[in-house]
Amino acid sequence: MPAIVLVGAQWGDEGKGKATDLMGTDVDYVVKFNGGNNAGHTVVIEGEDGTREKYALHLLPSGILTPTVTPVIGNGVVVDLEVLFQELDGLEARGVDTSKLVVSANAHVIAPYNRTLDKVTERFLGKRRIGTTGRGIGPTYADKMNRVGIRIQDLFDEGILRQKVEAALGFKNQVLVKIYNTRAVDVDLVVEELLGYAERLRPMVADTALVLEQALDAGQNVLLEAGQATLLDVDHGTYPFVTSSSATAGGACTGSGIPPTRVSRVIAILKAYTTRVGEGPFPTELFDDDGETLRKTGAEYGTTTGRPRRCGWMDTVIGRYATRVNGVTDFVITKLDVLTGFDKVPVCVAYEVDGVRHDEMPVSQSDFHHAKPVYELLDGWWEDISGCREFDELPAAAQAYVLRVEELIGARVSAIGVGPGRHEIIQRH
Ligand code: 2SA
Ligand code: GDP
Ligand code: MG
Repeated sequence: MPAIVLVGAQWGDEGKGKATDLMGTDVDYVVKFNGGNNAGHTVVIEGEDGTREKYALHLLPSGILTPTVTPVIGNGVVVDLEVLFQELDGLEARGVDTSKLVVSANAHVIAPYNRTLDKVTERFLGKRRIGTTGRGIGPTYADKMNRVGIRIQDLFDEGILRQKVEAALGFKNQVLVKIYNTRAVDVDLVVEELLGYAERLRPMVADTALVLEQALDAGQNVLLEAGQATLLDVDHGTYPFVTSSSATAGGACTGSGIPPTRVSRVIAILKAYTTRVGEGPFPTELFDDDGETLRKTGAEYGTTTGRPRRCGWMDTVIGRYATRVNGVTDFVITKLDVLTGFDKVPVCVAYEVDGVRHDEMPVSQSDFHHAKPVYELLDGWWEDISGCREFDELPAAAQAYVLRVEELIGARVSAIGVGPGRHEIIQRH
């Protein structure tokens, strides 16, 4: 049976959490394959009495809220163990069964010094900072690539763990003291802290690539849920203003151990407008009242850090790019309801750079920094669409908006979000 990949098409916060949750019992495993607790995936569950329960997931895959799903933290993830246990305890306290969680023995651990280094590096970058979440993500992936990372399996062998922490800190302590003028990190304290998590962690740890292979062989469905998004991917994003992991569909394979031949569908989540949190270029960014309206109506504040998100119109150059680099089979457009109430809704169809039109993402980042959006103005609508459950129930202008975007991004739109709740969705058949 197939594996399905779910990615963000823009700069994140498109509503991947809600889209994953929507798969519900159609999937047996939900795997997080990249990133760590920089992610913030929101799921809103409506009760029968009209109440709404909101869950913000960071390190755990959003599928954990479906009782029949086995949640998996894949090898491509970086794990802050303190956060992992806090998140598990928080969910358990709210009655969510977390006992099925499986964690890859090969996932890397966010050591405490990497949280420190993330913050210190941003401070020293000053105006050139990335605007990271400060969770230690970049330095942990740097250690992984530099082959001085600590993996989950190292926590079960004190001798190895100590050697690895010593190796990682040998150079880092020199940098911390001599360049950043801060205190050296004590090896014993780090080893002691990490060993403190080992006992509780042990029963969750497995060869997750093997677990997933066996599940697929047994005819079960596996969903690979990305953190961050296409333009934050370390290879395909707006480098250096990216996260440090592979957030595109290719990363789903390396970050889980599932081979590409097993993947039958790639769903990309595309917000009906665009947001970005952190620094970096953003051609359709709005600095006027419309931007403020999108932020307020869409509640565009970081799920992890609470930072206000930068807002702008839909950019279909990015949409087309996402289709291409992920091999998207279908899109879910989210937050269409947030666009209600504009006379005209601009859609970016191309860029202009120094008088030259670009229909595709410019090769050079400098060009992307200078790209001016070429807009097509579509008619707006004023009706409340949050109660629509069929495409035909949408106002004609909202239907035309979706159809035009679909045409421009070059892949089918299979569902449309009209509100944050689990049931506020239009499935297109
Ligand atoms: P990092 O911390 O090294 O991954 O930061 C590098 C860049 O990646 C961006 N990034 C994100 N962008 C959108 N959403 C993310 N998750 C949270 C959310 C963010 C928050 O769901 O709202 O709460 O602020 C996320 N995680 C990383 C980050 O802004 C940098 O641009
Ligand atoms: P993720 O990181 O991609 O999972 O997205 P976030 O959870 O960070 O941000 C998406 C936000 O939009 C959350 O607050 C969701 O509850 C909300 N959301 C998702 N889909 C819709 C939708 O169709 N309409 C509205 N109004 N909100 C939505
Ligand atoms: Mg988010």
